[in-house]
Amino acid sequence: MKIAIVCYPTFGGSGVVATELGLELARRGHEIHFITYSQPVRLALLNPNVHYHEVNVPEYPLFHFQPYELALSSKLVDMVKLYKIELLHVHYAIPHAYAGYMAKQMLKDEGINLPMITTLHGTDITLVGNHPFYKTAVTFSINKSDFVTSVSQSLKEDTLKLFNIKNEIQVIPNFIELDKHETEAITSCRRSVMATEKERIITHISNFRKVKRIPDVIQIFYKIQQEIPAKLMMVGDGPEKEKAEYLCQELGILDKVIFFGNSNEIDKILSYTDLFLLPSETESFGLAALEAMAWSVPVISSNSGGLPEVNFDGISGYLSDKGNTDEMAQNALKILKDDATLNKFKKNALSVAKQFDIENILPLYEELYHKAINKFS
Ligand code: GMT
Repeated sequence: MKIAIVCYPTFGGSGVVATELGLELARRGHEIHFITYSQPVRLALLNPNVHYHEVNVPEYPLFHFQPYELALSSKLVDMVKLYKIELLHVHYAIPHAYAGYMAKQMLKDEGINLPMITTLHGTDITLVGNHPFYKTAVTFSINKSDFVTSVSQSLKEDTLKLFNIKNEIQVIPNFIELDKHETEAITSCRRSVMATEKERIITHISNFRKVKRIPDVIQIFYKIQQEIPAKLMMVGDGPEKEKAEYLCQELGILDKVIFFGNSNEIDKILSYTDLFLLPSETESFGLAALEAMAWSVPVISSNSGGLPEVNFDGISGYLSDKGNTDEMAQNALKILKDDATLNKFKKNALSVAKQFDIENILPLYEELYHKAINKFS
């Protein structure tokens, strides 16, 4: 199949899912065209089936806001015609589903029926899309998509609660590529550079937005390190990062916390991590937790949104009400208290992650793609 994928190229779950999906589809022989404003961070172009088309928005003094949707829909039409693309898969409703619908209409005018699948990722529904300024257009573009998927049952329910949706929503969970975890180059990296043998390594990875409750991450770690020797790896960047650095200084733990900023070495960091923290306000799924579990890392998370669909309480880690940092720290200590318990949780985390192996999830997308293409043939 010839498939166009539209996504956000920056660090963030929806872009990661879209990129990994496209790369795996390309490995399986499909022709994949990524269409976005810069090269997705995890996109390796060394595959003849992978194409990347950049959307440029020329600046003009009249524009207070650059019309990205306009440029995106134009580019979509041009690339669909040039490469005879059969299907459009947009990740994140805003503004991708909207621009995709415009492209569909323009192509229809020229006698081309382009099926469009929209995948909802979370903040496009729960945080941003729900804003009264966007809601009408978001509802419209979800309803005008040929097929809609959401990354968890919880997100599907939120979407149906918050919007007047007439379309079916199919749940296709996020996935992980488990094969790469056996690569020698990654597993052989040295833990000793980051911490001593006695210290437990605790990690948090996110885009440091308010929804991630970064101060809770610090508070949980603060309580843990009062009981056992530990180091905290903070990976990612965003508006809450600087405040977090000051909070660590205030609490006197700055020497035990490493702020990496955005990193392409996530796999390396996770490969020597003992425990992952994700105390978010909400997560439609929590891809970062799954990525950790795939490295046999148990997870302490909040119980909001789709997190209970990924992190199984008492098995792959523990879940608590958001903001309950005392309980989260106690649960962390329960896991970390001795090697036998930690190893049991590590084994469990990996076996839960295996349920989300790309081998199980990708066929669900392929089946949907066939259905979408057949709809118009
Ligand atoms: O979490 C973020 O702020 C990034 C956001 C995104 O759109 O990239 O992540 C969302 O999509 C991910 C991939 O489907 C999910 O795993 C995340 O849980 C979801 N984030 C939220 O719902 C807050």
